Amino acid sequence: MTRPAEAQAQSLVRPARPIRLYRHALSGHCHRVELMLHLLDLPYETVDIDFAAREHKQPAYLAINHFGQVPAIDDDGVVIADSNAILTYLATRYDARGTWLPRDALSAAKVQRWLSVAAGELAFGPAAARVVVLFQRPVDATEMIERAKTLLSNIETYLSAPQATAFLAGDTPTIADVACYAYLAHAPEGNVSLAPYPAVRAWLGRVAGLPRFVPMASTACGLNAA
Ligand SMILES: N[C@@H](CCC(=O)N[C@@H](CS)C(=O)NCC(=O)O)C(=O)O
Repeated sequence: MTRPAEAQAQSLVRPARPIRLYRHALSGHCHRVELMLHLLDLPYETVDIDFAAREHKQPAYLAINHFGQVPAIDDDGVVIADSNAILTYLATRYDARGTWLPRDALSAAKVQRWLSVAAGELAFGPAAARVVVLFQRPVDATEMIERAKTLLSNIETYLSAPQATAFLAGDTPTIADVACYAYLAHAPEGNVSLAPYPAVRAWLGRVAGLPRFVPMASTACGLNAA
């Protein structure tokens, strides 16, 4: 049960108006942000960026994110691009209890470690392999799939160690879990099976079981096409 003081603290940190999210519905980077908005129960509105029309490379969108990528948010005039930067902002700004991005040095470092994984091994492994299949890119995905398998195997070892915690950076969920969820859950769309990784699948299940969880849209491609 929420104590009155806690409820009051939470009510102090609400956006003045819905946060605008610039996104693409099949982007795991965008799903991170959308999931966080839901988990924090924040009001938001979406603006779908038309990749086919290269809307993300037109001056209007480049004024929002000069990298020409989604996601970006506009929170009452505060414009932020980059999914992990946005997660950091939302948790710091709107999570009154500070559990999604703990402030103490060790916990913060543990979270950052996984944000780095999300921007590194995850982006160049399962996320890249999925893009090749999803958008029918004429490139050889072998290396990406190998990177994905190495990453999954490392996470499997980490999550099945005797001292393993329920979530990536501790016993409670943090933005580390939010950042890593979508591209691991959707790895089969890039021809990467999750079957050999029971601890990873159990962790994905714990994230999907969080109150207010929302999934990313699934596509019938890769291993899902069968
Ligand atoms: N570091 C960025 C990467 C975002 C990213 O790669 N977005 C993709 C969609 S999933 C994109 O906009 N790609 C278009 C492009 O790079 O031109 C983040 O974390 O937000």
